[in-house]
Amino acid sequence: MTFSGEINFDGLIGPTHNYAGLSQGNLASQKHLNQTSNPQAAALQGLDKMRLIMDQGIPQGFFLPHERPHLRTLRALGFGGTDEEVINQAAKQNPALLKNVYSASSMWAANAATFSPSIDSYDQNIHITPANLNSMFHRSIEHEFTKTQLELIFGGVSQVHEPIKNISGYGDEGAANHLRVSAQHLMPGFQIFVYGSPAFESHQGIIARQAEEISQAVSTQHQLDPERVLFLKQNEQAINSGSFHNDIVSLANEEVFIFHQEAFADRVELERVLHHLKEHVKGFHPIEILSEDISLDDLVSSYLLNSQLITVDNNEMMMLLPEEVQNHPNCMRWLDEIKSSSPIKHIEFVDIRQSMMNGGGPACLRFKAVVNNDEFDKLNEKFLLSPTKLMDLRALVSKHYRDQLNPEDLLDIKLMQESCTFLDELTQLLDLGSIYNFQKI
Ligand code: SUG
Repeated sequence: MTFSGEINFDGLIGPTHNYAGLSQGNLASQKHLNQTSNPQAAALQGLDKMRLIMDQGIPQGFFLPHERPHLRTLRALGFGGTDEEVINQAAKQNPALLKNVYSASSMWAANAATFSPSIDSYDQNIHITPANLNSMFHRSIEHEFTKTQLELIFGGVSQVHEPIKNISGYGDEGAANHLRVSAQHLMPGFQIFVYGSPAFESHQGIIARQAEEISQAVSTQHQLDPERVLFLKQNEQAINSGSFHNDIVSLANEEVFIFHQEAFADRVELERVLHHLKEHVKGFHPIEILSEDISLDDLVSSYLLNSQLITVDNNEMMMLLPEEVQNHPNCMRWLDEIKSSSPIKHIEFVDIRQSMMNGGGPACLRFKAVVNNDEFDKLNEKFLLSPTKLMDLRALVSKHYRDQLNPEDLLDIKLMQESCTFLDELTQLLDLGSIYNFQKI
């Protein structure tokens, strides 16, 4: 297949992947609290998904796991002494905090940043804003290393901004709340920013993560044409049903925009957006899922729309879905229908159960970028996957990762040592030098 402009970077799942139930409002994370995880299977499942995309002729990249436990956070909070002493003290005084700094949540690369292709910006530059991920503590410690990696990968061709400052506890959740609709990837697009709430409105009992003001700031920072930027508010009912990010209830690829009837708060605003897209995007193809066909609850438990929709040969599209969708006859019926009435002609299922149990489907695991040929040539190829590199990564994961991890194992100092050994060998394999804090001391 000729290069269409799309490249995805998946988060390589780290050796401390576990079920600590850290994300309120994320039903899967809550449901699997304290279950035994299998970090090795998780990382291999993630690599298999990357291979599936690569097999379609779409270039595939990856982000490295972040350094966990994040000792720098513990030290900033007053824990001192040797690394072992820091962990042992935290384990004794505040095990909940220790679990937060051990999370492997950087695997969900869709939350890493918001990406705008150069074709959409006034200055014809790629713009990337790392997400501050402020609304969950374990995720708020990701943006620093995310920015480092984005600079290493895209530094030659883009402007990587500072994350936007958080407001009143609300943050920015990156591409999980951002959609781009265009006739083709490399044609000017319309960017839809989806937010949970204006930052200065208070809500009872709803866990909205993204502030409207932050979405607006990202769009301005990316130098987008206001005529081509649209804003939609998440429906509180959808958030309460477990759609903490918008990418669980809607998705877009090129001219196709799929959304659930109850995804957005304001029907009038949604109609305005649809009308605008219809007027300006050649072949615009909206698909609405009605609640009577698939309820919000079914959508959230199946993760039907947290799939990866990619363009393959002959302008056809392929949907890469989590295996769990197969347990839902109504979702399977819907898939049959769209195959006959839309550009989506191919359906594939992938086993990413380990990530799904923490609320991360195929779309969560990847950061989608759109680059032209010149920009593609300037990307840092150390972060691009090849069949050989894939095999090497599989071997390294199999050598170092545990196949069982319980949240109480995080209190064991040996896990920190294993994790550092893996990350050290990983940077050697990829010839990246010293990029982790523990390598710089
Ligand atoms: O932020 N889960 C992640 C899942 C992110 C899904 N991403 C997208 N929808 N794009 C989150 O809630 C669970 C961690 C734990 O429970 O240990 C977690 O962080």
